[in-house]
Amino acid sequence: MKLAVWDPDEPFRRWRDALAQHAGELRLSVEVIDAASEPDEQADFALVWKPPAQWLAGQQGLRAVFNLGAGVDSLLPLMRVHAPDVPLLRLEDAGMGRQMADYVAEAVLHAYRRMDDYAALQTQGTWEPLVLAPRTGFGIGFLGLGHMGLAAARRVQAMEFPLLACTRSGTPRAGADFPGPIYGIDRLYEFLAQCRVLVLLLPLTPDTHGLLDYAALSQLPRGAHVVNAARGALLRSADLLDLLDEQHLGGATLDVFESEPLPPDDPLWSHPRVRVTPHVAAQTLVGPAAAQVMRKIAAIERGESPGGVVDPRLGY
Ligand code: NDP
Ligand code: OXD
Repeated sequence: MKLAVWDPDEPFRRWRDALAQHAGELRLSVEVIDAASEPDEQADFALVWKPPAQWLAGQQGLRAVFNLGAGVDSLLPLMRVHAPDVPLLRLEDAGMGRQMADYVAEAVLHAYRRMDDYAALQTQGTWEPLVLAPRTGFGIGFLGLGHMGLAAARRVQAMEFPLLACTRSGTPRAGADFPGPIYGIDRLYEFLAQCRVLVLLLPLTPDTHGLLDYAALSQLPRGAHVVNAARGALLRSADLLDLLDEQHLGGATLDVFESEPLPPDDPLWSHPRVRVTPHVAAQTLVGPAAAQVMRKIAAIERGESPGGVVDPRLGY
């Protein structure tokens, strides 16, 4: 079978070698095509990150497309037009959960230990110990509790903070334990009112675009910290900046932006209470991702349906 890889962020040979290694373990015979340099070659399966529409449109025999990341918000619209009947699968953790847990844990401690306040005091040369909030009342709220949210929540649980979550369905993923209340999205404001740190780990879909606007962010308790490691367009950044300047919000840790790279003149860059990282909270790891994709291809070959198939109606 032929596997085409389109990934502008990794040298093709890394994918080719990792896929061949895992195919061997599964006794599958594969030929791996560099889709960027052989755009007319037809493949059975495609492994892609932000492929051009034209290339996808030219593929006539695809049995499945694997998104080389968790979020399918940029690929799904292309699939709808150019490959509407081909199943789309996303990565399920594949080594990203641990990275996301690191990212969120750092932000939670940064907020809890009032590091932005100390940074402000340092600019004035002021030596002033600040009061620490009781940990038991410092709720960490996860908006989105899928593979990424659960991995991060488990880490924060080990740090002994109280947890709460809000998801579309109001239930945990099958088989997942969560040690706090889980609200359905219809109770978003009630959830937000209890989050001293709000962690966004939900997909960007038509339902979630701009979900965190002024009205929603105002529900957070005074001094709350916002962590966005999901997608920039979930959050209206002008509203976030207004609430920071009004001192309703205490700070933000942002990994994702509506426009990436974040434009040089964006006010988020220079706001003293905003920390910016360049979409690195959890990066695709070639080895674990190749292993997962090959296991799923083997399942498809056996006539089984693997996990991680995107529901085009829900958009994730
Ligand atoms: P999952 O599909 O495993 O989980 C998605 C979660 O979001 C589920 O809990 C789901 O609810 C919830 N959700 C979906 N729609 C809504 C809604 N309308 N309102 C409230 N909750 C909703 O995704 P992952 O955990 O794997 O990834 C989440 C997102 O994180 C990705 O889509 C991607 O955008 C982002 N990401 C960012 C990375 C980075 O480096 N910055 C790296 C990896 C991912 P339910 O359980 O009811 O279905
Ligand atoms: C992803 C990402 O969706 O890295 O995997 O943003």
